[in-house]
Parts: sequence; structure tokens; C-alpha cells
Amino acid sequence: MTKSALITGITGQDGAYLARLLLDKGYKVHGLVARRSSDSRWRLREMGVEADIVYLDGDMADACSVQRAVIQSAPDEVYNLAAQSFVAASWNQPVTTGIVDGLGVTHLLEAIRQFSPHTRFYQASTSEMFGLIQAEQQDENTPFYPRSPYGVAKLYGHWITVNYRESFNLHASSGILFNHESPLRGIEFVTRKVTDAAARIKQGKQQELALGNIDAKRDWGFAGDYVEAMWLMLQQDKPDDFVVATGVTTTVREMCRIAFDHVGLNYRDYVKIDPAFFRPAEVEVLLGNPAKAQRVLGWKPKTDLDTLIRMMMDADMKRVAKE
Ligand code: NAP
Ligand code: G4F
Repeated sequence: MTKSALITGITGQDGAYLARLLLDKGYKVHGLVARRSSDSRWRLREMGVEADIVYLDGDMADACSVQRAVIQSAPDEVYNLAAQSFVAASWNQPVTTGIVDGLGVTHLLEAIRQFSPHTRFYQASTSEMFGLIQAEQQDENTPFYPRSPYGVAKLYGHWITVNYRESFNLHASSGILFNHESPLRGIEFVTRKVTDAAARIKQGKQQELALGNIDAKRDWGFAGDYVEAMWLMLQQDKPDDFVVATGVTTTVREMCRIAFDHVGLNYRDYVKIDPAFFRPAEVEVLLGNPAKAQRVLGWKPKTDLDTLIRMMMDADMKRVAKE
């Protein structure tokens, strides 16, 4: 029997990779898409899946539309990827971030509880919940200490997922994913900002690159690997929470070096520090321990940072050349 999936946030980076994965596995894929004044399906076109998806209008802030999407898609699995996901923007839009990333999760869980309680649910939780880290390497038992309105909203989303699992016996799992990137990453995130700028500088279309805290460290993986972990969580008999990470942490500075090196440039000649890109409260370092995901799900990251940044650089070099 063909399985039905509903993906919120299908037009985002992870949504595009997950849609491809589920279509390849034979799922009927539905996508909740918020009304935008300009085209938001470019990533789905890049993945070659735009025509294969059933689109449902809706917004995570609008409980009625979320409920209708659940009823119309009759999903075996729901992947809640929709979010205002840019940490820096969350200080400027704290209420929207709280509604979409926090309360929006309840809209979806409540629709599932009332209309489709057999549906398995995945919540896109984040390593930003660890924020001011309470352990050198973070795992499922590390206490949370979010440092941004985004992290706080996501923590609500995480705990309401746990609560609905425990209260109503829903098959609801939370993936605590560390940073993951790809050529489809939004340009505002630091990896894409750097690979795009390095490509432009190499091709004479930009002179320098302004960044904030380049001493921050992140545990970066590849989005294509991470959506497999999401799917695996919903194939388990028991719902649970899982950290998904590489177990390696690297500074923004070193990531810049890798990107610029790849096109024969020295990042030190181009990167300028601009206080405008520093955050009101920073998450200085993140380092995940994916041992549980490996043990229970049989999941392991396949792509190291060097390979990932090279993949992004190659894609940006081609794209910038065509502009
Ligand atoms: P992304 O590229 O920013 O995609 C976010 C998606 O959410 C887009 O499809 C966006 O639609 C949609 N969206 C935003 N507001 C919405 C609303 N009010 N109603 C319905 N849809 C809405 O994010 P991503 O990198 O793919 O991440 C996917 C999820 O994982 C997010 O929840 C993010 O917070 C979480 N996460 C990401 C990472 C990471 O490193 N990438 C790590 C941990 C957790 P539009 O395209 O129309 O804007
Ligand atoms: O690429 P970033 O903006 O990602 P951040 O804040 O870690 O958040 C991403 O990963 C989270 C998982 O941990 C997700 F939940 C979230 O949705 C998002 O996908 O920034 C990474 C680091 C930060 O420390 C930031 O201060 O890079 C530093 N940075 C330095 N200069 C910069 C810049 N970040 C951005 N975006 N732009 C800069 O110019």
C-alpha cells in the first residue's frame, strides 16, 4: 500500500531533500505551503520533484489550515519542518517565531490527536536548544539552555512533542539536529553566505565578505544525510528523541579557509569583521554526540565538512557564472 506523508516546510532546504527521499521510497507526498507573493518552490525544482507533490495551502500560525491539511492528506507520517529558522531574525520577530516554531507545533499535534491519531509525527528540533552548553558534547540527556527567541520557541515545540507522546500515546519523535547544510541552504546562513561570496570574489563580482563571530564553532553535516535520520525515526516501533550530528566541531574561520582554499584564494585577504553580524547572545560552540542514533537507528553521517563545503562551492561557482 502506498504510504502518505505530509511535510510542512517542504519548500525549505530539508523539505526538498526529504520530499526526494520519500518519493524515491514510493510515498505519496503532500506539502503544506504558506502563501507567498513570490515563487517559493525553487528548491523543489532543483531536486526535480516539483510536479510530484500534492500542494496544500496553509500556515503553521493558522490552526484551521493545519487541521485541514492533516484531514486532506490522511497521512501515515507527518514531518514538521516548517519554521522561521534563521536564529538572527528571531530577535527581530520574536512573536512570529514563537507562534510558528512553538505554538504551530501544537496546532499540528492537536490536529493529529483529534483526526488522525495513528499518524506518526516528526518534530524538527534543534541543537540551538542546548545554547549555552551544559556539557562539552551534547546528547539526549544534556540539559537545555536556549540563547535566542528561536531556541526558546523550538524548546516549546520539543517539549509539546514529548508531552503529546506521553499524554496521548502518539507516535511522536523529536530529532535534535545539529547544523546541516547543502547547496540548497538559504543564503543568510553562514556556510552559504561564505561559499556564495567566495564564488563571487573568485569571479570578480564581489570584493569582500563581512562576517560576525568567526570564532563560533558548529557541528556541520550534510542535509541529504540528515533527512534519512528523520525517516528512520518514524520507522521505529517506539517514538523517541534522537541527537543527529557528526561529532566534529569546527570554527566558522576554518570553514571559510576550506571554502576559499577550494577556489585558490586565502580567506584572510577578503573576510572583514562587521559588528552588525554579531548576535545579542551567541551560541559559541556546539558538538553533538550521535551515538544513540547510530545504535538505535543504524544512522551514521556519510559526508565530512570538507566534502560538504566543496559540494557547495562547486554549485555556487556554477550558479554565479550563469548570472
Ligand atoms: P528553511 O530552509 O528555513 O525552511 C523553512 C520552511 O518553513 C520553508 O519551507 C518555509 O516556507 C516554511 N515556513 C516558514 N514559516 C512558515 C509558516 N508560518 N507556515 C508554514 N510554513 C512556514 O529551514 P531548514 O534548514 O530546511 O530546516 C527545516 C527545519 O529544521 C526547521 O524547522 C529548522 O528550524 C529545523 N532545523 C534546521 C537545522 C539546520 O541546520 N538546517 C538544524 C536543526 C533544526 P517558505 O519557503 O515559504 O518561507
Ligand atoms: O549559519 P548560522 O546562521 O546558523 P545557526 O545560528 O547555528 O542556526 C542554524 O543551525 C541551527 C542548528 O544548530 C538551526 F536550528 C537553525 O535553524 C539554523 O539552521 O550561524 C552559525 C554561526 C553562528 O555562531 C553565527 O554567529 O556562524 C556565526 N556567524 C558569524 N558570522 C554568522 C555570521 N552567521 C551568519 N548567519 N552570518 C554571518 O555573517
